[in-house]
Amino acid sequence: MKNVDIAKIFYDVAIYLEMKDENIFKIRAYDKAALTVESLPEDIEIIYKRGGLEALQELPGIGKAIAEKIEELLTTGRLKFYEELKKEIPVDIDGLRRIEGMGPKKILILYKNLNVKNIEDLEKVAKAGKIRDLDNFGEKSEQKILKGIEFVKKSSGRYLIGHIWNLVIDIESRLKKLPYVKQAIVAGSFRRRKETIGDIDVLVTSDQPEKVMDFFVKMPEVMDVFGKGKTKSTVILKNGIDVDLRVVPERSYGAALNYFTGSKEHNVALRRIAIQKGLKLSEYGLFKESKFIADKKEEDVYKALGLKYIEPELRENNGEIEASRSGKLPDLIPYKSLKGDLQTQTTWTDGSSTIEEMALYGKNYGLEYIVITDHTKSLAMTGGLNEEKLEKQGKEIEKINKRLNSFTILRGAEVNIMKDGKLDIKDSCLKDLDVVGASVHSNFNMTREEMTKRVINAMENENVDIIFHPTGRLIQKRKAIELDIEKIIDAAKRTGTILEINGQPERLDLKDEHIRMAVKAGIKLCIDSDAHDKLQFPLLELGIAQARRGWTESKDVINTLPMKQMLKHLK
Ligand code: DGT
Ligand code: CA
Ligand code: CA
Ligand code: ZN
Repeated sequence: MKNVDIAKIFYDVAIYLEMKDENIFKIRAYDKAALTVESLPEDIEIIYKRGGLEALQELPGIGKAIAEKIEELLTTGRLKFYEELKKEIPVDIDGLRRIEGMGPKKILILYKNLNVKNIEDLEKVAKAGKIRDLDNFGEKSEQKILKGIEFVKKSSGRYLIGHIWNLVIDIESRLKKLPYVKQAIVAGSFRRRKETIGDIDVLVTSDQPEKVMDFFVKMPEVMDVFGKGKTKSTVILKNGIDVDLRVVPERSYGAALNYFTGSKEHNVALRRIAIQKGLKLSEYGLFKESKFIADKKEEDVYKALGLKYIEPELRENNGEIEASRSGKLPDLIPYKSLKGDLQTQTTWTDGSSTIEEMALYGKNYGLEYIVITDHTKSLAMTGGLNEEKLEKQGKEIEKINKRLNSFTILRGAEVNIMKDGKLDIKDSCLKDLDVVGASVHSNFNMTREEMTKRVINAMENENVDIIFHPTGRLIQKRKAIELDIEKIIDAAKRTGTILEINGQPERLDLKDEHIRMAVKAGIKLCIDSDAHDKLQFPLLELGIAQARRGWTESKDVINTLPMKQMLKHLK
């Protein structure tokens, strides 16, 4: 049993416990354990074999009870406690949770009262008008559910890149380690770091393709094998995603990597250039007549076509080829280049780690500073902070800062932008904070004009430094709010407000084309993890990937700077 499988089971258990209204600490414990297991740099099975139950208990957030459950899973392949929960509430949690607003509690009510087990059942009862009569539901929520189902239907079959990231990297590194494999790399939309991934395309070079294929189809994640050949195999994993594996001879690596990275549109444009030069480009190589002229290295393919190397994140045929030809490609912000994180939540609101834990893990991750930006009072469900609590938190931060070496915690908040564009925290209090982020968390349905005005109002506040997750979209779940982005960018320029690129897998907000507009307009951005747990700092990489897809350079992003210089960019 792999780390991802165990993590999934614990996430599910947390949801079942929430349905059953269990103690919040018990629920959080499972969530925490899931996150820990999922983020481990090595197989939990190896840890267990090495040090048994004790070694498991040394992992962060894993106590005796959960360690024993991990042991049960590793030794028997199942967890009785989980099987019983599933039997008691036999619903398709994953499916139903994809509908916006469908939390554990609502899923349980719908199951108990209307026997709703999956999305199809849900659609039936919603269409029949049966939901409106339930407690806690009304005609409005019935309409919302139907809308949510439509949205999910349209986007199904694709996976958020952040949700499959660890799995993909894990598969790639296992293949790389095989003695008969020379190169192994995940190409396709994953290499281009698209927000959602249709299927995973793996490319391997080897002289012994049969052996590679044997290994591939027997990976523990594989649920079913669709095809197994000498050069191509396709499997479906237990989580539902397809993986294509292609094995090519080493001499075709560059051309094959270029081909399978795509995008299709980028490939078509490259092939056209090849033809104009009297060449032929395919997945096997770049040829003049039948002679190889570029093959082993991707760089050589571009060079032979008279182009500068184009980073995968840009390969969407959106002007990158012209820019490459004329030497105008951006010098993309490198991975691992952020010095600080400007949005993090803690146990003071809906985060699961303390301020100190966030600081220690942030430092360990390689950062020099983080901003604590807990929610504010009008977001009651998160226990949002009021002025008094913000002040108290400031004192706490001051204390912790004294204990830290070469790392700084900055005081901040994620302030709620009310319907009229006013904020839910007094200016006199905001003035005392180092960094103020503001965001829309309610009243999502306003006209474009009203909504744009609302956000600009907030930007005009002299204390608001950053607009967090500006469009509020949740990929595959909730549409973006109606915003006139051009006007928002203008206002950012005029007021000196920073726009955020949020690294949460379902947010990635701003999106690529908006980032590109912002970069072009010359306004400043920041890239944040929006971590709600100490283990979520790696989401900064996802934010950087998104920034790169929007043609961002280091100079566009204020948190590539050391703290003092970063602070100069704030109001
Ligand atoms: P996805 O899987 O929908 O997220 O997107 P991709 O880009 O990974 O697409 P996929 O898996 O269908 O194909 C992988 C790559 O193979 C794609 O990026 C480019 C290349 N490719 C696939 N089909 C074609 C084609 O018909 N023509 C060309 N030129 N390239 C193709
Ligand atoms: Ca793909
Ligand atoms: Ca594919
Ligand atoms: Zn937020």
